[in-house]
Amino acid sequence: MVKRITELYQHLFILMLLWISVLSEETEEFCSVSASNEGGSCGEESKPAILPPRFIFYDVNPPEGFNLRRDVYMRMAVLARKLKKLGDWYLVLPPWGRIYHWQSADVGKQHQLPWSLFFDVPSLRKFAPVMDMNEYLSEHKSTEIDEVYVLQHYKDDWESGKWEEKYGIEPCNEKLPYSATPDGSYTGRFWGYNNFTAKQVRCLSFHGHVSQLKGLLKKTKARLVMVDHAEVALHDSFGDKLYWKARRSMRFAKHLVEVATDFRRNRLNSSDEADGVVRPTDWTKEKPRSGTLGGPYMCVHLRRKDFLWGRSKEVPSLESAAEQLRDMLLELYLDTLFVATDAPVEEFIQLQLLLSEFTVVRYEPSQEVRLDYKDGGLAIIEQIICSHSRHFVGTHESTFSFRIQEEREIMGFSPESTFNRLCGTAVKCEPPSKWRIVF
Ligand code: GFB
Repeated sequence: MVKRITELYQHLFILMLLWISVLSEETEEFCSVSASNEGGSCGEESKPAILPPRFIFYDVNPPEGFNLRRDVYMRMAVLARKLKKLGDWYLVLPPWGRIYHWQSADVGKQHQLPWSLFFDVPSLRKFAPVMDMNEYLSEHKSTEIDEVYVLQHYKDDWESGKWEEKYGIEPCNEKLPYSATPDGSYTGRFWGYNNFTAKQVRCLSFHGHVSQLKGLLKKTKARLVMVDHAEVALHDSFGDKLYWKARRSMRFAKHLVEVATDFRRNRLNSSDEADGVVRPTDWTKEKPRSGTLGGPYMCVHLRRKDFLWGRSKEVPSLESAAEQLRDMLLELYLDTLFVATDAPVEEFIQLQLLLSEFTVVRYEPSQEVRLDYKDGGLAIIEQIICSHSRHFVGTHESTFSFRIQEEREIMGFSPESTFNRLCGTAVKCEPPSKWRIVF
């Protein structure tokens, strides 16, 4: 009898271990410090003792737009994932705000917005240990950053003509947005929070991949470290498996997907089932795919505003854009065009008139949606609608268009239906580079 009970306990124990290992695979895709302490497969790095959590904050060059910032996030998320092997590091997501392109004055506050307004944060967390600033502040409180490193390019970056990974503390190339106070601490931009200070601010000349920062973080005992101008650090590897994992984890917030789904159903006769784009709710279960059909409409991302003067040769006049779009619609036997654009309404109406033989639609949000999701959320809704279209045409060198192309690549659209661009007025142009998933 005693033997049977012992056997039963042994079985229960084994079942419990199996269950824990299944759970940890489901909830934590990256390698955690606890896993490494337990002898888990965290690679060759030395196994640290359990220490209090440490945090990396970061910020990006203020003029950069939303979609370049998304790219910088991926670099930092890859770093955070790799840092988990060295200690209990967390990446604190910089609140969104004061972005030049967000100009609507009637949608309430457009700064210090959490990532959860735009992205599915639990989904991000399946790739790397990240948290929104408001989560950090409610759980950890401290607003005194130990060390701020302002990344800058080396003055002689390419003088030697050879690629060299390097970094080092150097005099600052430019005046910093941080100033020393009489008590020796620093105040500064800090995402618009006036209660943040830093004990130390230094300039770090930097050339190369983001993971070089591991060297720096290994040496310091600081618990709160900030990397400013994080865009200076490059992707560890552009387009490899880890890159696409990070990209897949950037699922949009469910409330934005719902709005886009309703619009597709009601205005574009499009649904995931009919369009062949049903995806697993968990990105870690998503497999590479191909042959996706998409909804019965074409989408153009028609970037205007600052591109009209900044890239005037590459951006067509409305007449030229209409001509190019007409040819494509006829060739594809499609009669509906969805237009994602930052153009003022008069320009959209002009395009509608120029293409009056087609149904030309744009997303027009209710005031409630505008207030809830702001300029950033509305742009994402348009990106989601474009990424589900049968055929996509973007704007040359717009990161807004690039992110749509990546989304379509993940969803398995053909490269011919994804990597297209409008040419400048009266010029022929090459299609954009095809950044494919190739493993
Ligand atoms: O995202 P983003 O960096 O793309 O900046 P680019 C463009 C911003 O303009 C978006 C708005 O984040 C949106 O807020 N926007 C652009 C749009 N296109 C659309 C659209 O189709 N629909 C909606 N709703 N909003 C970069 C700029 O722009 O280009 C840099 O970020 C610089 O500041 C550079 O100007 C040249 O890569 O297109």
